[in-house]
Amino acid sequence: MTATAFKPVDPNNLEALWMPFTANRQFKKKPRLLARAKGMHYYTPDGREILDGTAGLWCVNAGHGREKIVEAIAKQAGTMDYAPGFQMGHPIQFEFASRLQAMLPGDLDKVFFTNSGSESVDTALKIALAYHRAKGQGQRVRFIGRERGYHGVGFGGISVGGMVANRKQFGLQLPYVDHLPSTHLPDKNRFVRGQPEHGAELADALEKLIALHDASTIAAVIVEPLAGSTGVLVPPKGYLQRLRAICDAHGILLIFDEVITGFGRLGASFAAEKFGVTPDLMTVAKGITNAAVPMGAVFARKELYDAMMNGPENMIELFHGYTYSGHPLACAAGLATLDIYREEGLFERAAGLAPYWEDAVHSLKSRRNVVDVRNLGLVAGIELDPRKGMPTARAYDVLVDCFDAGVLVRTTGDIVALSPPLIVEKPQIDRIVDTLGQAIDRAA
Ligand code: PXG
Ligand code: PLP
Repeated sequence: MTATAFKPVDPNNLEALWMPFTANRQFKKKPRLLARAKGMHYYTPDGREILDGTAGLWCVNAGHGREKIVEAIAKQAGTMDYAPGFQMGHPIQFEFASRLQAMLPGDLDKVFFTNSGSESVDTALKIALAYHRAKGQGQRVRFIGRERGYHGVGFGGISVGGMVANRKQFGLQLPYVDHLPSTHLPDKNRFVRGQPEHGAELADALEKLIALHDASTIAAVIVEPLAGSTGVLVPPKGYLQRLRAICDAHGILLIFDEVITGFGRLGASFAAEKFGVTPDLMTVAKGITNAAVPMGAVFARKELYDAMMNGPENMIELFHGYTYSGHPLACAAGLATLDIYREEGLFERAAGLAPYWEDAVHSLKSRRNVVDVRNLGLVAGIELDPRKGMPTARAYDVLVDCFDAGVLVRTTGDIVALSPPLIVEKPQIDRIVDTLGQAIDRAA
């Protein structure tokens, strides 16, 4: 050990950290720091209150600093910090899996734990491949994603994903991937409240891809039921039903990526429940622990699990898992989170507030440079006209202006995305929308 290994550092120096999905140089010149959080609010290091219009990054669905979750994590940390999850188990992960199982829609039945949405996506893609192989259909190795899809940042996720910026920097991707067109039809569906009428026919593009590649080569289709990260694209009426029917007709698995839509965001436990369409695999993360400890999960139909349980009993069935799969602190946080969701009826609360939310966000329609407003549940996307030759600049100015005025919003491209914690009160909705409207006016 050298004497310099633990030399003192300046805690306020920002240079050591390489920040994720951030314009590092711009940020470090004028940082925006959040130091504390409670309920609907963040607080800056100098104590300024910021109303959280985004539930962090779409994840703090029950609001910040919930005592019950804090206590559960602290208690578990004192009882058992960590236990191996490979060939060993610990009680709380089985309990949490059972609690999740009890709330799953349709015949989803098995729970595999990960630590993030990206890991959940990789896991689901691998389960799909392993399932087909177990059924003697190992030639089904192709995945179908969708343009403007976001499935995290693993190689699997960026391959099936459809966000150009997240792919082009890296060149290499999974082979055998194709994409459906996005469901965004701005000419037909502008300023639509809730689900658009037009666009179910876009699911028929899957038939064309099946004709091109042959169904026997396709393992799974993966889509976000409602695309969040790419600017809140609400599924057209009937679209998901049609995808489900086409997959069924061709033995193709359907994966719903519910990392954002899971745990109440749309006013139901899951989007699958809201839309009445059950996938074969579902990926979740974020709201599963109210973001208090990182965690993700994959939910699978029993048939997928059973198909892999037929080798010798002493053999590992799925050669996949993470050191921290089912981490005790995450499970403790998750159990307390589910208690809060149930006791406070937060999913129903989100559904009840959705009409007020819809009216509020659509009041921005008449503002200059607002070219579309989209919403469902407690989600909204407000699309701005980009400045000539300067894409994203207008939305970024809006974000900074809102932050200076005490409201946290999120932007993707020139779209402002809103997704407040499900505990939001009506006056807070008004404040978010008023502040945003004024910022949009100023960002001429
Ligand atoms: N799938 C979906 C549908 C997501 O929204 C991921 C996978 C990846 O999850 P992790 O936990 O690996 O980040 C996500 C994550 C934003 C934003 O502002 C969205 C996400 C993450 C960060 C920011 O839109 N979604
Ligand atoms: N890299 C090395 C060298 C490892 O030993 C491990 C796990 O043991 C990993 C990566 C994977 O880490 P995790 O299980 O946290 O995803």
